[in-house]
Amino acid sequence: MTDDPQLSPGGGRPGADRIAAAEVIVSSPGRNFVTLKLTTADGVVGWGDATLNGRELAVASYLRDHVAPLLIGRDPARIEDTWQYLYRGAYWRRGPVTMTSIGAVDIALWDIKGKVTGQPVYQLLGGAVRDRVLAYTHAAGRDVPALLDSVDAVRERGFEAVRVQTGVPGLGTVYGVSGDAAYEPAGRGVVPTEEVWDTDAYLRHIPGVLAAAREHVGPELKLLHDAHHRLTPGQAARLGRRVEEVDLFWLEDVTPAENQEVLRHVRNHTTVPLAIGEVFNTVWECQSLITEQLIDFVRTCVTHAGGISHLRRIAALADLWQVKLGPHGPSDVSPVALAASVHVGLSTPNFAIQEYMGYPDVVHEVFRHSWSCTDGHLHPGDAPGIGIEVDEQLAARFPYEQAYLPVARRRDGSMTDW
Ligand code: CS2
Ligand code: MG
Repeated sequence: MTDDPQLSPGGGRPGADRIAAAEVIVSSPGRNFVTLKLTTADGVVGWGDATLNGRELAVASYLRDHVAPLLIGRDPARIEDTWQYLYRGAYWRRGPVTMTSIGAVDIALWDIKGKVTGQPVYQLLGGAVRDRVLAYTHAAGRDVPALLDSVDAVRERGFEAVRVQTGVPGLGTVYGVSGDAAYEPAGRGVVPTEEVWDTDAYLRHIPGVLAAAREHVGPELKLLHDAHHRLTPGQAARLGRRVEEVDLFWLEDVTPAENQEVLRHVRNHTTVPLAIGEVFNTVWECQSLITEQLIDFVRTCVTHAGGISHLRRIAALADLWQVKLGPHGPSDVSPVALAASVHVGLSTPNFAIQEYMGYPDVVHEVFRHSWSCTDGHLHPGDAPGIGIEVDEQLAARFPYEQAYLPVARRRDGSMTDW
């Protein structure tokens, strides 16, 4: 009970600063994006990204049907309390749909707080600890010559860090090597496309690819590679050993995310830096990987892991163990997510690198942003909040289209991890 009749369970006092509307915008300017728009009674707008590639409408419904009604009348200044309310208050915890929804709310509330105070969010997070945020982008080719051309093009754009992926001889399309470099595949249609995967063929091929890339670029360029959850611990350990001379910045997602114990075996056999976490949703999934020092970089995404507040919590735990943040930033989260992630990057000491795939022009037109990418580095800009304006009329011209990530089968037809 309170003596003050003005106080309410939603926190704070009723008034013009309360959340008055929570709208979910699903649009498809080239690919599907789910965007949360919170508006206070006095007209301050906060934006959040809620895009979960291939499962977009599940998050849209979670937000519209279950979260939006809870936000109306709440005090937007109470960011942490709202996070706790949505996380602890749901009873059913964690998982990508829930955590992406909470992430969108959290980002939108930080955006509102920035606009209300006239500050860019990175200032509210303690201010800049660096001048700019190192980014890596993708280079890919069906074969080694095509990959090296792609690496050259990326270097010409000024990037100092690049993820290198190629096709595998004997296999068709594989992850990370889509026709359109700006997009991870998300085939439009009622069922996912199917790819054939052969880990032995990949392991015969990839050490030579990485060695060729290193020889081509010299010692300085940071090279990264993503194994996309497809190896056993033994295969991962052997691959790590074979590529140690390449001096990778990181080797990503060597094994499927579920069984974290197996990383001990990989760690015992190779010093290749390991990055994991793009499919994790909370600090609790990162906890033993960090505290047992089984990884060097944690890859959680600001959208899929509970927003700015929770990414900072993950970073704080990681910092105690000298693990660095290298957030997921594919083109299948929107420029709203990228904005939020770059505010965290600028203000978080143990931040290392931000993935930046880039976006086609139409996406930049729908999501106008103060962040910029120059010479392979990102900066969030100094607009109040996260620095995003969404052109809702333009977004409305691109209605949702069903789309899925591909699935993968081994040569014998059995399903494997995509
Ligand atoms: C990839 C992602 O960027 C990466 O590291 O693993 O592009 C991933 O495949 C997609 O985000 C899936 O939606
Ligand atoms: Mg990845």
